[in-house]
Amino acid sequence: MSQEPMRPPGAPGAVPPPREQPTEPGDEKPYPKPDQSAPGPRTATGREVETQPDARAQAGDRLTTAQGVPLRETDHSLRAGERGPTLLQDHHLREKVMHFDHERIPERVVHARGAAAHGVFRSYGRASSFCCAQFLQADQETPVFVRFSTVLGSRGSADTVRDTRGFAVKFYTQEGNFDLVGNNIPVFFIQDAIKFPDVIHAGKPHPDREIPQAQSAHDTFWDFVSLHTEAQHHTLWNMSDRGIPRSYRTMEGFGVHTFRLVAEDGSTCLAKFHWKPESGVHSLVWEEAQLAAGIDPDLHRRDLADAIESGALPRWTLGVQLFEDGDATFEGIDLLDPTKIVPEELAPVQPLGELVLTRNPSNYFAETEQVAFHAGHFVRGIDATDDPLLQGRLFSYLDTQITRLGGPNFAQIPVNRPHVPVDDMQRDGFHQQGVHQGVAPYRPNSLDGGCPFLAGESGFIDVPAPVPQSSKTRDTPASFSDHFSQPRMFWRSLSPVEQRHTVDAYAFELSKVYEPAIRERQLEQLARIDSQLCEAVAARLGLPVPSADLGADPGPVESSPALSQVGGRWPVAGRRVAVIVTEQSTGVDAVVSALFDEGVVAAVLSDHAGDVRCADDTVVTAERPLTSARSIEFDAIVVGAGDEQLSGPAAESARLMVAEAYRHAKALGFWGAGADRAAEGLGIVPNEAGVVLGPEPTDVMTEIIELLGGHRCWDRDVLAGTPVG
Ligand code: HDE
Repeated sequence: MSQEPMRPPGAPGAVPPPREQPTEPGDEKPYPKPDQSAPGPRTATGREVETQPDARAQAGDRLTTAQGVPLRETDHSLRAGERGPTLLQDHHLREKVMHFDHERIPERVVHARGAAAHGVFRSYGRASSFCCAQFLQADQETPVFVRFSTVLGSRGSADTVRDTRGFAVKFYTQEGNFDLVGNNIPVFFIQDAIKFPDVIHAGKPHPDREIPQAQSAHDTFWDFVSLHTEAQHHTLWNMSDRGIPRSYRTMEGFGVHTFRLVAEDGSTCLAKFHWKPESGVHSLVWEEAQLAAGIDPDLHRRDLADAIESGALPRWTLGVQLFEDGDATFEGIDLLDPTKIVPEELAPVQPLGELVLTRNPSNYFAETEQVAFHAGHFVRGIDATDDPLLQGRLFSYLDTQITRLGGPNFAQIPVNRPHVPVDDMQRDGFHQQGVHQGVAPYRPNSLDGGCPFLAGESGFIDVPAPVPQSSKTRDTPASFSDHFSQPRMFWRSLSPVEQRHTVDAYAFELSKVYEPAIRERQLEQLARIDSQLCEAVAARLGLPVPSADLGADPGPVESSPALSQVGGRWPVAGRRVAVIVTEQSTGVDAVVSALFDEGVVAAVLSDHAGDVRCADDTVVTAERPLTSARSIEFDAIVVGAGDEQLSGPAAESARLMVAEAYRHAKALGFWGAGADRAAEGLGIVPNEAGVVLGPEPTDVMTEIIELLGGHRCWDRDVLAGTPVG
């Protein structure tokens, strides 16, 4: 009996001949299946918007309800008379308030506070011999979306808290989306994903009073890390300057785990990913970070958006350290242990391409909040290893989106959509956007002409990596048990000023711990890392140094110079300098031009905002009054001195600003006839490191820009605590 084939609804063209057997891929495509991606972007009124493809509402010429009904009124509810009760009949009121009531979605359980930007990744084309991923081949440019974050704080917490920072990059490649979901610290607190809820519960606010917010300086955090010695390495990085970055633009990023790369010929190698910021790795000083948390809790968010808007585009180089695939060890380091790094001196970072952030999101919620990263979003050529932390993450990220984004269709949200056709067999579910065609969302099928076909050789490669011959176990390998030699290496790689900051941080954090036993236990762990570090912190806490019979692990103690972040010179574009002027100043234009020429943002400040007529008869426009500016906004401060100095509230603000910048080792400049007197008037001793004085504005600015290139003037480290190192 012959049977008429069923025609897939909406399918173009003639009905194909019936197929009794499932079809195989081939040149002849019997029935092109209609595109099954989510519907194209439309405004609320159905028009396509070219520049912002996903813009919705506020674009049409008429206000409408969510159903597209034009409205003539939206400010007054429908009432029974001017002073009467509101009527339930007011469907617009009901819809408007209903939608508002549900505007909030659950924040991320970790990394809730973030900022993001769009950009592009340009491959140098040097990976083809070891990785076949399309976006790493020659002449490839790939759009990206990058989200930076803190870990512990809520969505409204401050940017500058001491914490790890997330560094998550979504590559919209031509072979689907690849997410590199990394951090600014190359190691993690735990070696096994099963402990993630524990370390996060310990770091989050105490469950009884819900304090402290976005802090590690409390009992439960230090209780956990002092008991889980594998957490000591990551904790030491957090206590170093890496825990308080100056800006997202000045952070390194790390994939943390070891990944497996596959070449076109099927050969494999292991790799660790690194992001190197082209403007250098810079940090805040702790006092500055604390001030910023109150004065400008959005410091990092603002800095990122302003830099992109001003054209000082943030840039990073993506690099890899490569290792032979095999037993996943390198020079005695277990590559599956995420609490270990491989020093760059042993395995150099090979550059693969450049990331440039070019565009701010146009809607925070739609993009930054709804972006869904997943450590398991791999593409052809990149695969997982057996790192037990990575393996657990492969489960967690999909799972969390179901709660956070309300169902399994989050890949259809505009920011998450791949930039290639999606031809999957996923159907239905909450918030389904696709109007899928066809009747056979299964394989094999004959009804939809066998579509979609399998990709064959061009599909994702599951590396047939050998599985260890073993019994099921909850044990960890012996190679995971050395928890101290790498923190020791990190500590010994820091410069004296970085070591001092680290001691200060431990002293600050542990002095906030109420339970004496926890302070003492953490000191014991420090003793196992380095005796000088332990002694310096113990002295600050007024506690005895733990006895030496702690069985310190032997291990390599060499230092890795690449781990220190001071001592170099970096581009100054995108830095911010306060230019303080009075009516007595001269040469302000020359100062502003000198900064502008280097891409530095100059903020002119005076005793009032608006026009200031200077002594050389030029008129400059002050952006703000001094009374509403603070040092933490700026990387350097320069003052246009005249015969008379500032007085009143503006003078007090200038004095505070200059004093803070002095304490925080920032460059200070004074130009003009009365430069010496101006400096002294603001409490600064001339001839100190990082203080530049002179009559000529251009000479002073040349030196200031030179100092900015070194980031801070550590020769004038007035906050230095107990000397160590
Ligand atoms: Fe995450 N992590 N994580 N993490 N992680 C999340 O996913 C998790 C880990 C990282 O900007 C969550 O969508 C587990 C390491 C970043 O949206 C969640 C484990 C590294 C972001 C989650 C880890 C990271 C997250 C929360 C241990 C560095 C923010 C919301 C096995 C390599 C991404 C979400 C963004 C976010 C789970 C460990 C980086 C719950 C279970 C190691 C940058 O799925």
